[in-house]
This record gives sequence, C-alpha cells and structure tokens, in this order.
Amino acid sequence: MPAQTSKRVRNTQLRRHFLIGNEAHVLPHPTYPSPPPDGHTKGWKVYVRPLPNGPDMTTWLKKVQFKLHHTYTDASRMIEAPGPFEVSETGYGEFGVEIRLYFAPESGEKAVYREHYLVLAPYGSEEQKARQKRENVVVAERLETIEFNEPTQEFFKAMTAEEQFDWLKSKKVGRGKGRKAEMVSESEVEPTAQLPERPVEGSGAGNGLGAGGAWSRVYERQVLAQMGQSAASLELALEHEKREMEARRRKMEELGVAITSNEALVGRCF
Ligand code: SLL
Repeated sequence: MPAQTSKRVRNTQLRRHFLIGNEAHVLPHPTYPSPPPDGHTKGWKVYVRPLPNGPDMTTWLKKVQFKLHHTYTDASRMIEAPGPFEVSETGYGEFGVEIRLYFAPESGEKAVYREHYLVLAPYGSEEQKARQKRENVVVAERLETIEFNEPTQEFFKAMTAEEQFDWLKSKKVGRGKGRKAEMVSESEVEPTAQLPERPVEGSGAGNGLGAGGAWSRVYERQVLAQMGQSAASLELALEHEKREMEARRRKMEELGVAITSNEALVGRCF
C-alpha cells in the first residue's frame, strides 16, 4: 500500500532531536591529506548526527544531501543510510551548506531543507578563540528538531518500536540460540557524539540554548545538584511543618480539645 494512502494516527506528533554542525582544523592535520590541495588551508567535516545515545536516526532518516559551494567538484553529495551522514573536505573559504533530509518511504513525508553555514575560523570571546587556536579545532553545531504531524500508522509503529535502540545493544549474553543482545550503559558504547565534559564553545549559539550549556556534563551535574538542593529544602520544609503541627497539637491539648489521632491533623500532607 503506498504510504500516501495509508491511515494516519490522528492528533499525534512524533518529534526527534538531532545535531547539525561542522568541525574544522587548520591544515596540516592528521585526518586530512598531506600535502593539502593547492590553496586549501582548512580541513572540515559537515554532519547530521544523532544525540549521544539517542535512538537510531535511520528509523526516519534515509538519505542526506549536502550541497557544497560550486567551487567543489561534485558539489552535490548524497549520503545514504546507515551513514554516517557527513561530508569531509578541505578548502579555504566559508559558505552555506544546503542540506536536504530524506525520510523513510513509509512516512509519506517530503524531503525537508536545512542550511548550515560552515564555520572555519575561531569565533566567540578572546578566550574562546585562543582555546580553539591552541587545540586547533573549531566546532559549530546546533540542536535541530524534526516533527512529523499525524504520522502514518506504519511509520508510527517503526518510530515507537524498541528495535530503534538495537544499536546500543552490543553485548551478547547466554549461549547458542538463547544468546541475545542486552542494553549497555553509555560508558560501554562506542561514542559517536559524546556529551562533552564542558559546553562546546559557541555550540547552541543563536538558537536560544545558550552556549551549548544544554549539552555538557557540567550542565547535567548542575541540574542534578539543583534537583538535590530542591529535594533537601523540601525535606527541611516538611520537617518544619511537622514540628509546627506537633506544637499546635500540644497547644490544643492544653486547651482541652480532644484529639484522638495525630493522623487527623497530619492528614495526607505527607
Ligand atoms: C569565500 N565566498 O571566499 C566564499 C567562497 C569557497 C569555498 C568559499 C575551495 C574549493 C575547491 C573552497 O574552499 N571553496 O578548491 O575545490 O569565503
């Protein structure tokens, strides 16, 4: 049955987050040809990537077309699933890479367009620029979101299936036919786009996320610490409230009010 005519799941949206970005190095650099082509001063890679340990993108993403500047031979590069959806090149100048995302046929969705402006030169504060120069790496990436409105039933099934996480199952347990894959924790998974220890300079800039803060372990720890603090102050407030109630109960006893059970006062507050 063609996807266009298959039934849609009403009042339902499917959303997926992913990353679009580039990294760049001043040449010579070990991952690029040496000597570089004439006049080429930078090696770079533009990419469409899943979030660290996110579900397999290829459930919905089947092809990515990267259209480079016309000065490149074969400027249009099509990368098919399973990817990685990236193009590695050398060059001298920055330009806007036109990106087209092609979806799973059962989704019945048309290709979607995005643009990523290549960032090859250090940027940000003086301190950030100095670090990018020192480490010879510039990263410019942002969080992107794709939304599928009222997906086809077939697509909905694929997008909610547990198999999407199969790529995280690298350990086999048991013997013979009983051998099966088991989920592994992040530390055991070959990192693809590892959550950085610190906010990546400039990542998230201009998209309201704030200097990549949403995507670092430092930020993760801050959130956990804040949650811990909130829990602690809630505990304190509860303790305080309990003491107040006890005091009120005693006061009422003194006043001769009969109280049969503490429960009556404490009720269901806790
Ligand atoms: C700039 N307006 O000058 C831009 C143009 C051109 C990018 C960027 C070399 C390609 C090749 C290359 O880097 N082109 O030689 O194959 O900043």
